[in-house]
Amino acid sequence: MKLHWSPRSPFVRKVMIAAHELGLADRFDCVRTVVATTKPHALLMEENPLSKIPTLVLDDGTVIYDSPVVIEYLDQLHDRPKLIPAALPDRMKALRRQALGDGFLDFLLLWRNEREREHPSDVHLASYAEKRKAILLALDKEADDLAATPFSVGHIAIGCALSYLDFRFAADDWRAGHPRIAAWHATFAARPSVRATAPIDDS
Ligand SMILES: N[C@@H](CCC(=O)N[C@@H](CS)C(=O)NCC(=O)O)C(=O)O
Repeated sequence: MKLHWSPRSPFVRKVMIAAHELGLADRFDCVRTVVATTKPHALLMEENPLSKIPTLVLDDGTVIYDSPVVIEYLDQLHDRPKLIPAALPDRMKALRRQALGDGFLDFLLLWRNEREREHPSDVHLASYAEKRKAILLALDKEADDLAATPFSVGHIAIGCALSYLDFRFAADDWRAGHPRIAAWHATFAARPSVRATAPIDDS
């Protein structure tokens, strides 16, 4: 299967971490695909009109996106413990955590775009900063339970969002004042699947 891929994308990284966890990474033919919000990618849009990565194309031509859907597909292909628990309440907890990590990433990407504009909007920057603060506080409160819960899509999304702070917001010390989620993130970062997918700025 073909994966539209980039070593910079935290959403692609989610999929790659899942694939490594599940022993499926060697099933991907990773195709370097350069995307940008301001430059729709004509060829990619033939397969995914959103012009976003990750986009997975199966050998029969079936196209699957976005990252939660690709991971749900991968989770059907193996006999290991599932990344998406089958039963409530664990299922809802994992999916809610995935939504939190993905939502965090969504606005971190917007934040980065805003910072790079010639005239960044102060209102937007202030809003992103306030959300970041609230999310880190919420994650710090949840860290002990996160550590106690079997590894899931929620862990992947939250871990990728925190790692993206290190990658693109390195000047901000997100660990300060958030010792529990920082400790959890250290265990996340030590996983072989996470180490194998470290982001690379190849621009
Ligand atoms: N909800 C999507 C988000 C994917 C996403 O935003 N990917 C970025 C790269 S990290 C992208 O393709 N950006 C191109 C664009 O916004 O046009 C997912 O979970 O896969």
